[in-house]
Amino acid sequence: MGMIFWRRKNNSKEQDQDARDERLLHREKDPDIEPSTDYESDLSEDQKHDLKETEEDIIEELDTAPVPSHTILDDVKELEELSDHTEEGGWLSRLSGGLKKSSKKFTDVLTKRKLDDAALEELEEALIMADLGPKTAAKIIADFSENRFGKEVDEDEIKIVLASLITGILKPVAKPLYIRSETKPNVILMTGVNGAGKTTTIGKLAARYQRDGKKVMMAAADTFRAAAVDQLKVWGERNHCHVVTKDIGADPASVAFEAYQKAKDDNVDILLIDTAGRLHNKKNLMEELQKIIRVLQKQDEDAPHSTVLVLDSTTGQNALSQVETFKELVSINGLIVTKLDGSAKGGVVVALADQYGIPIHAVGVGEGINDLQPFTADSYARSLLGIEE
Ligand SMILES: Nc1nc2c(ncn2[C@@H]2O[C@H](COP(=O)(O)OP(=O)(O)OP(=O)(O)O)[C@@H](O)[C@H]2O)c(=O)[nH]1
Ligand SMILES: [Mg+2]
Repeated sequence: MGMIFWRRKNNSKEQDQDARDERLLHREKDPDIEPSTDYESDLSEDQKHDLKETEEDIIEELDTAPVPSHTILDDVKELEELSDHTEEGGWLSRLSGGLKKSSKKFTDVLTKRKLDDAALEELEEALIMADLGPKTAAKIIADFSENRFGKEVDEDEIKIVLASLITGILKPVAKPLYIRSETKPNVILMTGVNGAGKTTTIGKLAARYQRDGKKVMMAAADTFRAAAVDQLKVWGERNHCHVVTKDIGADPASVAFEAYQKAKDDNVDILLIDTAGRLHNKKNLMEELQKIIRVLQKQDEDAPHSTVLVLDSTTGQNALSQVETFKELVSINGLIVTKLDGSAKGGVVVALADQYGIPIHAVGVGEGINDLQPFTADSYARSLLGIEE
């Protein structure tokens, strides 16, 4: 069965990439755990009847249609960004607090001087140190030096120009997670490596949507650790929303299937599905995510309506490798970047925007229920450069 997704690699470069992926997905000392792939054994007779298909059908179709063909980009409308400004001061200062560490690196180099090659090099180095990555840093510096090379510049001017260049990179990806009001349920699949912040982000998103008057349900499709299921249940209690769970070791696809049915029956607006980041290897993870998707698509061909990759900003440039890996596993519609409150690596968001152009829906700025904020290009860029509002 695995051969459908996992063809033998002849090429040593691909083998190296695979080895890196394995390390990314499966940290040392993690037990080798594999999901059950027999999800139908978990279903009741009625549910099997509803599903009206066999495992083989799903696998067969996977060969021709491995990932959903729609992307949320196709039908995202530009929603009003940050319509609720009440908490802006609060979160901005938290974000700036986290980003201060990187912005300090800018100000250290920025004293009034003539913009020559040495100054540009220092500036580029500062951008790289702030985790924008060499490619993105070089591009920004090239744009920056145009018209200004050889002229006297001061720190404020440099910061303001850099902020506007960075805003230009961030703006096209600053897009909220689009929820279709006519669709019930909107299914959001959360993916990401172990510890990225998937479960916490689900808890925060549930709170946000419920404040908007949406009915939310969660599904614990991370069935490997009892603690993972318990953690989601706690977020369910905090939000007073239902969490669909099954036994430890149950097939994650069967959790997704049952959750979808329950969400449909209960007229739920948004179903948030938590997945495991820790798996035996990339092949398992791909099969598991693909199967969850296939099972969901049996219910609604547009599901999951969004597949979100959660990235921990404190991992810096490693976040880029995580995007590379997950892009091969599933079709990623958007990113949520977490832990920007304590991070000196906020620049990685600019690198992500520049190199992938995948929508960035929100940023995590703490462990609390309200610590998820919409992503806004302008304020993020200004915070990154340490420009006071
Ligand atoms: N400071 C801070 N901590 C965060 C943020 N988001 C998540 N965390 C913390 O990061 C840790 C991991 O978060 P989880 O939500 O459990 O991550 P996960 O992706 O579900 O992890 P696995 O289930 O192990 O794959 C927890 O201690 C969270 O409280 C954030 O935005 N800021
Ligand atoms: Mg989790």
